[in-house]
Amino acid sequence: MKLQGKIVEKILIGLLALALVSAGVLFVRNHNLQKTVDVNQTPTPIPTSSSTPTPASVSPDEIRHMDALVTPFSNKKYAPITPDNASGFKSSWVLQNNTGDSWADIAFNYAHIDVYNGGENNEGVIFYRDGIPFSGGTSYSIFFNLSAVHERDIDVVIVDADDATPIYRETIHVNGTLNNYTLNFVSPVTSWNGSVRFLLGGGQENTYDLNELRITGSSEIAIRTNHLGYQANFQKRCTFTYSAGDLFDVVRADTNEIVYSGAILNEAWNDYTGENNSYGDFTNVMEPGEYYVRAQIGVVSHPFVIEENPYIDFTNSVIRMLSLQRCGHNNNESWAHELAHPECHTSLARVYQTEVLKDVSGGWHDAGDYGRYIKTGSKAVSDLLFAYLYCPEMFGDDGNLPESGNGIPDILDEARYELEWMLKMQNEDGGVYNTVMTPNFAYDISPETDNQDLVLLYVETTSTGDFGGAMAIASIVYKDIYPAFSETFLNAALQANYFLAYNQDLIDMINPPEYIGGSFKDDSDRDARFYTNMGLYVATKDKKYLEEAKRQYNADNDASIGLSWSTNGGYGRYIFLTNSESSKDDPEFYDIMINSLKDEATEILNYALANGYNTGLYMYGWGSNHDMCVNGITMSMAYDFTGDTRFQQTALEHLNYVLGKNTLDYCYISTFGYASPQNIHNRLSVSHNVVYPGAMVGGANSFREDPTIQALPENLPQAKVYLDSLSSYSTNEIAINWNSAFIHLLARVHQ
Ligand code: 9MR
Ligand code: 9MR
Ligand code: ZN
Repeated sequence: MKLQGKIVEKILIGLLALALVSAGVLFVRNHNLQKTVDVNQTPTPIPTSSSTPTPASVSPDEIRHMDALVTPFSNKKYAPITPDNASGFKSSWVLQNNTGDSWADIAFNYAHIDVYNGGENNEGVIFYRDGIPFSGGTSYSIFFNLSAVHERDIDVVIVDADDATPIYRETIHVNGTLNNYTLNFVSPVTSWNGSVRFLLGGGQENTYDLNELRITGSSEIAIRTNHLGYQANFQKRCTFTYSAGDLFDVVRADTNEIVYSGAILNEAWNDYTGENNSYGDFTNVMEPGEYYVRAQIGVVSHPFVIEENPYIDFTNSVIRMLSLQRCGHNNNESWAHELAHPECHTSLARVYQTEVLKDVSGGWHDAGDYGRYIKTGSKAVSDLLFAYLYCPEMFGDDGNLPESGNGIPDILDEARYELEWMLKMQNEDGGVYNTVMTPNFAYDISPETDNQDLVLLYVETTSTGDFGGAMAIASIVYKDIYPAFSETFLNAALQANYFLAYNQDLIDMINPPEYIGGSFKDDSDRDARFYTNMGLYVATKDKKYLEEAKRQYNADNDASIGLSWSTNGGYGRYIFLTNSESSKDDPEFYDIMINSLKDEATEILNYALANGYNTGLYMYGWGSNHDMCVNGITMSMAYDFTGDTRFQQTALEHLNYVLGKNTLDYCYISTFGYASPQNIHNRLSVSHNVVYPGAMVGGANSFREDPTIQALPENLPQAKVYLDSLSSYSTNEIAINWNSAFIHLLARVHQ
């Protein structure tokens, strides 16, 4: 079928919506279904650029699985569509007058069309919607309610809008009653730009009402969800990767019953993903079960569960990742399974440029390499301790980890393993070495066969401060659990702080050229000094440490922010804010700290509200998944002191991102979800030829800091610059300080 004549797109819904917004509400005229849609907020403008949707590649097995799920629409009762927060929804219907003359009121899920003059033939007036995905050979159904004041026949045609290939044509009889129609067809072609067209031209003037239109049958997974599911009692959101209509349905996977319908909200172009994104909220679906989401025009999500706590087994696995990183430890098969190996790296390490030998065995291998670094170790331990402080009930003692069953939560056993190594990295004068490593990154061999000499590199104020902060927090957390250790940790923090007091200038080194290993160059130690002193203030109640922390803050306000290996003042700020004495000891500084946390969280929130994934990351660099987690943790921390639920809800969307609600439809934690990393940059897993379980990879890195990732096409949107490749260490490595951040966020959003 070919469209003839001059095309006049008289009404675009966007323009209409804008016009009606000025009147305050969109009032939908319909005898059966009168609805008032509140659109007090200006709708998101229609983006000028649009893209060809690029669905994530889906394996044939997956498609078959989905086909089985998508059976014809059952017109059962479902929750009424209440788009009371539907500001910003976008409909894409167009009324086209060729030879006729007509006008339409198009609103949420509804159109009322007055045809004044039908024109020469039935194509004189066409009401249509483009951009519908069809795949060749697939069965589709289109459902809608339609009435015409003057009884008549009308043609419904479906074409490929790109080249006008006919897909389907049916004549239906329409009268004054809003009848339900079902049309079934098999698409002969594959197209992302199918068009459904109601030919309303010809004949006398008429008035039509059309609503509740749905196209089902597509197995395209173009809706993003958390692959591991949703907690029954918390916010639940999905993200649409392109313009998917006005509404979506939540469908029970076993019965195909629609249990909820909601509005698709805030469609907007997203530079980070190169998609037209929008989101749907189905928080109200609380009944445990398996569901999937289907958009009005047919695309679907993976099936997912809603459960009270869908993450229990998974939590254990992400902690086990750290146990598997243990160095100098007999990682036996009973818990390490295929990644078991005997003790490694137990020889004495030589202090760089001296003949002094030290025992620094133990701790965790940092990442894909076998180096051990105080900066990442301190940061990782801090995450575990803060996770435990925030949500102790989430952590059990029965995870089949090395010390399970000893009466202490596994997470604290694991943190202690690293803390005991850290103690060995401290000198008598309190200073702490940054690194123990071998002259070169090992080949892809099992760690116990890496027999290179160990070297201890520089004592730094940065490393000493990072260490001091973690030790101070450890002294607080272990106080009742392991009193003797708690005291040891406190003394270590105090010693570190003496060293810092005697070394007021920044000491931070780059690795000597003859040592090729991890490098963690930091340009400020004020955050680390702030962290150590805030930790000591809370641990000892001695205000002199508070004064020193404030001195660091006054020299550089950035000293109080950050939850990473390079900036970690945010841990100090948070421990200060949670301490019951702080607001009495220094009300003014207490307010300053609350405001700084709030400002940081507000900035993230503003970014998050502007895109359909509701994530606040504005730059995807090395370890972007970690940065996502830190955004979430920061927002959740701000929620504690502001009560602003948007912070806590948006924290969750950052977790959802890591677990699959992202442009690549990818679960970034290995061995979980529908698609996850297989070819992780990690020497232990490569040498054992086993996919490392429960490990979060670094993720998209738009700076492309390894040769492999540079081979990806240019101009990829930032969030797509990721490759599941062994050699892409800048996107596909795993690290202790990344898993720890994930664990910390998981504890934060645990309901
Ligand atoms: O395997 C190393 C990884 O742990 C580091 O993150 C990365 C950057 O320091 O370097 C990796 O090692 C590569 C080295 O830098 C260049 N030659 C190839 C090494 C293995 O891929
Ligand atoms: O996590 C580190 C990241 O923030 C840096 O940008 C990057 C380059 O210096 O290094 C990362 O750390 C790697 C370290 O250098 C070597 N071991 C693996 C670490 C994770 O990739
Ligand atoms: Zn080792």
